[in-house]
Amino acid sequence: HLLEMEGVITASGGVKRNASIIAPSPSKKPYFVGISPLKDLTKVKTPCDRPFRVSIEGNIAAGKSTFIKFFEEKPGIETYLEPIESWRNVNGHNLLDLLYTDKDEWLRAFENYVLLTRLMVQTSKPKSSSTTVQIFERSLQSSRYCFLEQGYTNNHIHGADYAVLDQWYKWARANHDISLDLIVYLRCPPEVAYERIKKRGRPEETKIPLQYLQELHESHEKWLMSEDSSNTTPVIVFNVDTTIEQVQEQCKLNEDKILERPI
Ligand code: UDP
Ligand code: D5M
Ligand code: MG
Repeated sequence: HLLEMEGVITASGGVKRNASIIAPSPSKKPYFVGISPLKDLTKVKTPCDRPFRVSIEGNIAAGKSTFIKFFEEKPGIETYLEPIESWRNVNGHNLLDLLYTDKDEWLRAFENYVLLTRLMVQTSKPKSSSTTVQIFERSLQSSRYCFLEQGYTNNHIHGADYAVLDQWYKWARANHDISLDLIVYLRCPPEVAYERIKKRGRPEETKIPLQYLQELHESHEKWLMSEDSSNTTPVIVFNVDTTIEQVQEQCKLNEDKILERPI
């Protein structure tokens, strides 16, 4: 990873790139907007035959759907919320509820279905020829590297199921363009996510313990913020332990980066 970069690691652990140092510890600031130390936005290259693709990532109830709504109605932008209603009704079965009732029993079926529905969403052709940006709520990548990984690490899924799902993911990646151009990571302390889940009040999610959110937080951190991350897509990090207004303000300030075009 590091060898691919043009920068060097400074003694403090920051990355020096063209005389600018990107702080290595964004979490120490009350809220932070910046580029993950390992990622370099200048390397973004958008294939010319499709719009720029952005995925909004983060823990449950971090504020992804709220964030995506900032971009609705903007010209040239299409937004895609998670297909949660289809997970709640698979031929009459509420898979989301089954998942939280018994993860050991239902995680495999849930990950299978999420893989299918996300593949449909993430390979959507833009509805209009004037669309320049597609913004997704989560991705096949986070299903694989956060949720499936968390489930396997915490023994909710058998190694054989994990291997099958991994092969489906790799097949999808090899045979469809599921690539992302940018990830916006809404970084949220698990305790805040826990309170926001309660505030939102989805009936299925009343069973979610704080520990699950802590484990998911760790898997997001490993995927997007660690030096041995498997992710190769540029990341912008917003610490979202703030008010909605502050997040919106930071979003406005960084809109050119998120949409890869001048404001
Ligand atoms: N929310 C909040 N502050 C924020 C963003 C969201 O209090 O900065 C609330 C929002 O109103 C909702 C809950 O947190 O009640 C979860 O937000 P959302 O559905 O956007 O989260 P997601 O699960 O999509 O990340
Ligand atoms: O995510 C919607 C709900 O769906 C929330 O309860 C988490 C769950 N979810 C989303 N993707 C997955 C995967 N891949 N595995 C397990 N559970 C998942 P929200 O964050 O509320 O928008
Ligand atoms: Mg949401």
